[in-house]
Amino acid sequence: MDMPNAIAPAPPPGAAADWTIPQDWASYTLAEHAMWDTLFERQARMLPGRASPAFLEGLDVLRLSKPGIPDFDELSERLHKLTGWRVVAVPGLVPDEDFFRHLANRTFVAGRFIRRPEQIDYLQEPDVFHDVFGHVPMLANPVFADYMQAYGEGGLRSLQYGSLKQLARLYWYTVEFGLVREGGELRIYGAGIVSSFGESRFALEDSSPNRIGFDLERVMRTDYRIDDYQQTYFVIDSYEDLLRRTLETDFAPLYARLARAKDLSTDAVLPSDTVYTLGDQAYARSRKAGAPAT
Ligand code: HBI
Ligand code: FE
Repeated sequence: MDMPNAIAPAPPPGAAADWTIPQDWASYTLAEHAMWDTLFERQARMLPGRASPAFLEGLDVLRLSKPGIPDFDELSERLHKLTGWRVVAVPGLVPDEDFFRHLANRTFVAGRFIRRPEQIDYLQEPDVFHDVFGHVPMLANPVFADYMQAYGEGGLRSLQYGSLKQLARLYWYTVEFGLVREGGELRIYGAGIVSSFGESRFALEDSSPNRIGFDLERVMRTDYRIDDYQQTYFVIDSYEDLLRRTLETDFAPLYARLARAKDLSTDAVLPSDTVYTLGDQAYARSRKAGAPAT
């Protein structure tokens, strides 16, 4: 059995028991605000026609296009009026149980730091640009806002079943790397994609990855890559459909089945899959051969 948090670490000095820290907005430097603006302008050019209208509307109603790193208190005020969510600062990754508890209470934890110039295209820890630009716009959508809370509640329950690994795949393939079909076209909504200059093109337009219809059990069996672009993206029909399937699923028997099922590789394609694009995996293969990132 998986017990990732059998001994959960204590929050670092300066952080509260729930791992939150003050954002201390006044202490950001001009260079840090300028880094936000650079990232923002690059993505703002990339996203029209690629991002889901729900994401673009979120950017707009939250007025995230104002220059500089957003002040979380101001942002939370606007967001709270729309969907009851707030944004709070944390020092970095927080333990799963604390992360889920925040989501269940409709608080989104965001990194306060911003990437340095040499990390502009890739970093592993979620910074304020990934967390706020990537995640927060979708929290202004009432249906997605409910999905995120339901995920947090499900996350807390999954800890008792030792099924965190399977549930984390659901977060990965929806909240982080999800695609949605709207008006017959694929659009991006996952925060890991919309906040990435390279992946926002790759996820939609490259011939390498598979694009497969979302199925809860299928997704929860599928491994994912944390070090490179995904080899498979899963496509939902709508946010309503995603929320409904999640709420209607009885997770206890699902976890029991998943515990016996074999994990699926990051590039698996099954006869039962609804395949929108069968990827040629050319990018993934070139990376395995040690070719440089493009
Ligand atoms: N902490 N700050 C932060 N951000 C995350 O996205 C996050 C986390 N801790 C745990 C966690 N995610 C995972 O449990 C989920 O992705 C499943
Ligand atoms: Fe994220």
